[in-house]
Parts: sequence; structure tokens; C-alpha cells
Amino acid sequence: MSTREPSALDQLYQDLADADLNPLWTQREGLMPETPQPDAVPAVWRWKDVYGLAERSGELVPVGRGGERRAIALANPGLGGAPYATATLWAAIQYLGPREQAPAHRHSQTAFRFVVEGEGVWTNVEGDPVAMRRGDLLLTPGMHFHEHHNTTGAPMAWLDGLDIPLVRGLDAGFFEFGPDTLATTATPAVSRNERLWGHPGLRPVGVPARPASPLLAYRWEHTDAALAAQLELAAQGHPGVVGDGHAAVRYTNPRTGGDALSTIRTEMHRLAPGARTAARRVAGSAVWQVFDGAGAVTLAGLRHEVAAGDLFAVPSWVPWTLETADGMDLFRFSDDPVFEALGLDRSGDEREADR
Ligand code: 1HN
Repeated sequence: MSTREPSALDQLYQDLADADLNPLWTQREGLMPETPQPDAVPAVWRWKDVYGLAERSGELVPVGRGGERRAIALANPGLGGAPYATATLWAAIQYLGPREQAPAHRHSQTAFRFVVEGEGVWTNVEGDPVAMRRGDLLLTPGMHFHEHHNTTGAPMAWLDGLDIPLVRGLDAGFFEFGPDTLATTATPAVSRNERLWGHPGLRPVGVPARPASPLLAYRWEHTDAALAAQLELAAQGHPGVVGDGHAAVRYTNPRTGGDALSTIRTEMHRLAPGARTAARRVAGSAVWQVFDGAGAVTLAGLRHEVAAGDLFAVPSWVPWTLETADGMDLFRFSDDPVFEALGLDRSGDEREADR
């Protein structure tokens, strides 16, 4: 067998690799594609499937110290089994059985809960008991101690959203256990943070607040009324909706007017009966959950029928369209605030989305 002398060029590449160096000219396309090329793919999870598996987990797997939460993550099929819905977002269904408790801890990852059905769980955030009810958005900003307890004889499940993959990518994760016993078993209908910060347009004077949103609960009655008003006014010829028959609100930090959470945008969308949105795409990723009604989402040209509770992931730059015959409400969360803070935000309209 004859072995060829390596050419000077072969030797150069070998020596570069041996020196932990890597030349750009062999990598440019992968490093700098013309548009985002997410590993995550458009994906849909059905509520009845996810809920059924959560229920079975509830029967077989206890919740407690160590595992901390009975949360089952949406694992995007493009991400090789990682528990991530998109490149930056974690989404999970969390299930808490009758009288169960999920112990206190805190972490630098930002979290929220969105309740698609049920009630009876209180989440204590920094010792403030916050009721969780259908349609509510509850915040757990970074480094806030939190624990959950189910006060009823029925199980409850909800959607958890966190910025876990983003924080992982930034190597910014910190985690700390809290006390083993509940900070409080009180079950007020209205939490202290809502009593201070939950009055529209009114900011308490002299009440100290951390940079994160001091308001931790956004109640469905307000969200519902805001969306209903937008569509009613639009139908009467007044301006102000996102699109024809499409109203949306963003949850905000009442102290700053900015996003309710620093790394995650949270929104509720309402489509009037017969509405269809224009195709749109953005740099950055999102996860949606149908809250009420039914319709269809088209992701990168593929149409999926969806109904209450169903979830779908929209990776960066994937065009999406929503449509409904009888009306549909959808909760959306995304990494938009990160893209905006870093000057990476971009969007494309229907024309571009079709290219
Ligand atoms: C967490 O603390 C919660 O507090 C939910 O409910 C999901 C996933 C990973 C790490 C911490 C919660 C989580 C989590």
C-alpha cells in the first residue's frame, strides 16, 4: 500500500485543526446563511394527547423535591430530543393532582403560567399567593421564589413557558432550592401584587419594585374585555386592530409599559368568525396555544386544524397564517423582546413570506 505525502494544503488544514483553529472560508455558508435556518421545525401538539400523558404521569410519578415539577416539555422534533419547543423557548404542560404541592425554588430563568382550563391551584410567588384560573397569565420573573399547591380534590394542568434554552445558550443559569414547607396556605381571590399594581393606569406611589413586572397576574376578564372592545370598535369603523377581524393584546409591565417579562413576549389574539390573517414571518420564534374556539394554522405552507388546548411551535422566519370559521382565541409567547433588545428583529410580509 502506498501512502501519498500530504500536500502542503492538506497539511495546513491538519495543522489548523491541531491548533484548535478553523478557517472561515470552508464554513461561511453554515455560519452565515442568507436567512435564519432553524434546526427547530414547525410542529403541532394536540391537547388531548399531551393532557392524557400528563394524567398518566400524575398517576405514576410523584411530585416533590429534586424533580421539583411534574412538567412535560414539548420537544421539537428538529432539536434531537432536547426538551425545547424552539431554539429559545421551553413550553410544558404541568400537572398537579388533588392536594399536591410543588416545592419552593428560584432560578434565573424567567417563567409564566397560562391556564387553558381549570382552577384551584395557588402559586405563591415570593410568598404572595396568586390564584390560577382559566384564561389567566401568571408571572414568575427570574430569581423570584415560587411554589404551587392544589387546594382542591381535582387535578389541574396548565402551560408553563420559560426561557430555558436561551439562558442555557448564554450560560446564565442559576438555581436555588427554597424551604420545604409552603410559605403560605392562604387562598385569597386577589393577590397582594394585584391589589397594589392591578388598577389600570394607576401606579402606586412610594411602593418599591424590582425591575421585573411587579404585577404577577393578568386576569381573563380584563384580557377578554380588551379584545372584545377592539373588535367591536373595528366593526364600527374605528381604527386599531392588528388586521381584519384580528385583535391582539400584549401583556405589559405596568411600571415600564414594556413586556411583562424581559425575555419573553406574551400576547392574546382573538380572531373573529371568518377571519384569516395575512401570511407573516418574523426573526425569532414563538409558541402558540389555542385558548378557545377552533380553526387552522398554516405553517410554511402546511395547514393544521387546531382546537382549544392545542399547541404549535413557529421557528424563526417560518411564515404563518391563522384562519377560523367560528372564532378563535390564541395565546402566543415568543422571544421577540430579546430580538428587539439586540437589534435582531425583522419581519416579512405576505409577499416576502411567499418567496
Ligand atoms: C419550573 O420551576 C417550573 O416553577 C416549571 O412551575 C417548569 C422547567 C424547568 C425548570 C424549572 C415551575 C420548569 C421549572
